[in-house]
Amino acid sequence: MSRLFVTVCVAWAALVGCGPSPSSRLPTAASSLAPTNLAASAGLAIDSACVVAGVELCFNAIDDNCNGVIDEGCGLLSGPIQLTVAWGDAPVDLDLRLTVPSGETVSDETRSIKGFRLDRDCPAEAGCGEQNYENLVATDEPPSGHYLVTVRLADPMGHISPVKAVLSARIGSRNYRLRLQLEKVGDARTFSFDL
Ligand SMILES: [Ca+2]
Ligand SMILES: [Ca+2]
Repeated sequence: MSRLFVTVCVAWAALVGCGPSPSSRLPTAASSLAPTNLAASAGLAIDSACVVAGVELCFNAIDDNCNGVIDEGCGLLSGPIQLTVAWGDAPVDLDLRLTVPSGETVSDETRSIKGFRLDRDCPAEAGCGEQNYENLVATDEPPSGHYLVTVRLADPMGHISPVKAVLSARIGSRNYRLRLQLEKVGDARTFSFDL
């Protein structure tokens, strides 16, 4: 992650506050979403506790200020569901994908389906600008059913040590955080829930 950008965000927050921008406020209806049957890959903890770490930092996929919104004020899209994965400064290609109740999957191959959108793909054609994160949102009220989130190491791009990533999932007003470690091409971890 660009230290310069984080520094700028912190400095900006000190001046004007880092509260939710209009586009990152939770829609009223979203707060009633109540996910059930939360599950993750073996050995992965689903952490729902939030410990205030200070002002919101950009692109770390952590709700640093515990206001319920991930990386607000950083230009990321938000919605009734927001999934964000960040992997620090490791120059690798991680893929975030979501399979929705209809069976369709949002990914770097199909970035937009009805009601869902991969807001940011990294590396995209233009690169990541040293901000290694992907962001995927529901753009409408999400349907009931089963949701499967997958984070996959698509290409280590020469990076040889394990890649540490944070996956945050905000579902309505609830936040969940998973800390992942991926080691080789094709390694994947999953998180699933029902609405
Ligand atoms: Ca926040
Ligand atoms: Ca953050």
